[in-house]
Amino acid sequence: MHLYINTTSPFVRLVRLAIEEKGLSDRVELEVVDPWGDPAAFLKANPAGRVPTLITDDGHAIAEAHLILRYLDDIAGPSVFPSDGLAETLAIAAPALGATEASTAIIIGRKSSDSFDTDMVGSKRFRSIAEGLKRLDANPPRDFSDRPDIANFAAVTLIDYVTFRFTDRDWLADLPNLRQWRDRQQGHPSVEATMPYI
Ligand SMILES: N[C@@H](CCC(=O)N[C@@H](CS)C(=O)NCC(=O)O)C(=O)O
Repeated sequence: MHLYINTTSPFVRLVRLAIEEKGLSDRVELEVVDPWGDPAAFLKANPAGRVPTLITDDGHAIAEAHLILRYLDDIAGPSVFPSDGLAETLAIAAPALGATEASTAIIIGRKSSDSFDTDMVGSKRFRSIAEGLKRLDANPPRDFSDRPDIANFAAVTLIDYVTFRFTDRDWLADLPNLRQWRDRQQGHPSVEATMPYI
């Protein structure tokens, strides 16, 4: 399999966490692309020009992180969406994923408008991040060592992305449960192998 990635995308990280946890890294070749540079082969695979995009061994191009996760679940365990406590797991993941989308919307919005952060859309996106983190603090996911699943993938991805992208604030300052939760994930192999960087 071939996976188009960049080194910062939280959507890529969700997929890479699954690849690591499923022990599939030897079967997936990673190619770093600049999604804003419109490389031809990448655009052919994903007309939206976004990472992550997976090319399966039989040549199917699958974009959208959640669709890729669904496909990877079909290939190897453990499931990203385990049936034991599924609704509870998804309910923890949802605000984290919403806040992650809000975070990338801000980063992308800043490309078009210097005042994005403070306009109506930007303000709501910042609120989504703060509220999503608060929900996670009130109800943290399981530790990776207990069970890897979409809830802890989403939580670690969100925390690390906002820490990496918005360095002017300590997002976990008033969220002691979440800070402790993140501290406990430190050193977990899939978490360390997929940290964002420039
Ligand atoms: N809904 C998509 C979002 C993917 C996405 O927005 N990727 C960003 C990087 S974080 C990207 O490639 N952006 C380029 C663009 O928006 O044109 C998914 O879940 O995979």
